[in-house]
Amino acid sequence: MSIEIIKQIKDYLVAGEVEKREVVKVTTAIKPDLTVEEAYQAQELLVQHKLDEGHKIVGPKMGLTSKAKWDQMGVSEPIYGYVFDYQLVDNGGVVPFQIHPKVEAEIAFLIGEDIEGPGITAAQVLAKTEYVLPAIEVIDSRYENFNFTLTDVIADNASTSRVVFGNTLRKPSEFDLELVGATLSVNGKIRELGAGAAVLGHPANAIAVLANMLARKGEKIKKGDLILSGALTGAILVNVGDFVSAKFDGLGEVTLTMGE
Ligand code: OOG
Ligand code: MG
Repeated sequence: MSIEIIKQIKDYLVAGEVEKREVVKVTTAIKPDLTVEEAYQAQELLVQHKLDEGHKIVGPKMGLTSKAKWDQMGVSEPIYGYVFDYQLVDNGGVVPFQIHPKVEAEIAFLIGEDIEGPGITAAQVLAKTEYVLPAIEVIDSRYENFNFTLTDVIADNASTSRVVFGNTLRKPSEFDLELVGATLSVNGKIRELGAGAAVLGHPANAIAVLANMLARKGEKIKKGDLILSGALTGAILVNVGDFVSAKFDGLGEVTLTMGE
């Protein structure tokens, strides 16, 4: 496929994000037969665009790593995208409203040593993880009604919009991440709940999958990367003024308020 179409896809998605408006999905509007490889090429251009604007990568992120998400989105394959510094909001802070935000409870990994695939296992990930911490990811697909196929969502940087990390950093050896329970509440009402095991059996498996996917392009997870392992439960659509709280057993609470 020509680089021109890949650029067109990148420009189309950048416009949606900048203008805070929904766009028709790429596989309807531009290229019905978009492949996974081409979708990651478009994502790479989108990431380069943000780097050229002076933004810094916080880390890659995994998405679509739980059955709850697969059932909700109709796409059942893990994907990755990238989180940037301008997308971070302090714990307890106000998240600027973009298009049609949804919130997700996630376990994040702060990486202590490079992890280079292929063949990476969860045990290797845990050995190279400095800390785990809780997070709320605010996803905001640029697509109408969050309606997309696998390749659409890859090109759209896996719907990444904002991330709030918690303040409790724990050594992964201190407890069993598989069994960490979590609740996700909006305006004081629990809307979703789950456990670490919901994420590919163990959240570290999601990071191992990421290392092995990056290896296909000759890339690796780097020391210092702060990586989301994917939502434990389905995502919840939120409105202006909503107060969101995610509580994790042993990892504390992360909160945000949806701003205007
Ligand atoms: C894609 C992004 C999913 C997760 O944690 O599963 C994601 C989407 O559902 O819009 O970030
Ligand atoms: Mg997510």
